[in-house]
Amino acid sequence: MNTRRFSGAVMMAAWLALPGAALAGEIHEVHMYKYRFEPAEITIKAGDTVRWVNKERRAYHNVWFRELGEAATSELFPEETYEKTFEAPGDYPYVCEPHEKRHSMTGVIHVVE
Ligand SMILES: [Cu+2]
Repeated sequence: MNTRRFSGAVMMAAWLALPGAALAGEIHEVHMYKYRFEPAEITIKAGDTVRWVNKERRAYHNVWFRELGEAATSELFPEETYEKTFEAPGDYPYVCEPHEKRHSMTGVIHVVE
């Protein structure tokens, strides 16, 4: 038996068993602080994930991709997080529903190939 070839097959099998891990993109943090998304605008690659983190002392926020026809997230209290992975290139504007109007709490994710 060709040992080198065998180990290659094992490695391939492991890779196939973990497609998500093998293809996982980067994680980018966006803070929710002082009624702002920081940064409010970021550019990421397809397959990357954005993690929103509430850095307030008391206020809660949410994340709503209204234009995608999705429901808003539940309320995110201090230190709570929300993650979303973006597979398709495009521009994804979003808002914090409770603070969109009064605080202009909006953001946009640009996803490139
Ligand atoms: Cu908010």
